Amino acid sequence: MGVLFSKVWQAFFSYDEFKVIIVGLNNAGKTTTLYKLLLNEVVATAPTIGSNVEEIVYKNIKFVMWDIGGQEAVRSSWTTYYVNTHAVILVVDSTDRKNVKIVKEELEKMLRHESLRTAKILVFANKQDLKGAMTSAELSDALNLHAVKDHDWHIQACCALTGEGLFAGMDWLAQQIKG
Ligand SMILES: Nc1nc2c(ncn2[C@@H]2O[C@H](COP(=O)(O)OP(=O)(O)OP(=O)(O)O)[C@@H](O)[C@H]2O)c(=O)[nH]1
Ligand SMILES: [Mg+2]
Repeated sequence: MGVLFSKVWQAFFSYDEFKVIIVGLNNAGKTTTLYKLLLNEVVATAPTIGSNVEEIVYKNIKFVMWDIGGQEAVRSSWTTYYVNTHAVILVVDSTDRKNVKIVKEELEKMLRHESLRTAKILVFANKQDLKGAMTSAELSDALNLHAVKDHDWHIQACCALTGEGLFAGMDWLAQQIKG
């Protein structure tokens, strides 16, 4: 009886668990994105040293989300988070045209990394509320996303302050994970 009960409990109340890493340059809005998804609140952020980790259950999937600091000095530590990663969320400040080449290079490095070989890639074209923001089409050109053939990827325009677009991105991720 105890075993049966625990199996029923598991079937109804356990979730598939997926590891997501949130990366991007400093000031892109990664921490803001994480806490907007988790709490539906804009939290006061400071540059992330190390990482924040939170669990978000969405569409019966438990996403274990690692928000990693994006400052140049800590970017080399991103690789230590890659093992067992199911999906990468790349958050981009869409107004930051001068650093988009660096984002492209960081993305290329990730795509080549063995531990991310099967990872899904979701790009958030963030800060759409600001004047001069690149559209998702402009950003996908700048990042040359259409040349990415060996990973499933998706780009979503968003604003982490209002939350607009964030769950549309999560819908894509949930769909990919459920296959
Ligand atoms: N206007 C606007 N500002 C945003 C948006 N998302 C984040 N910000 C602001 O951008 C700044 C940086 O946000 P963070 O979330 O701390 O950035 P981060 O990517 O975590 O930065 P690091 O931890 O240094 O790598 C903060 O002042 C946020 O309020 C957005 O969609 N629109
Ligand atoms: Mg941060």
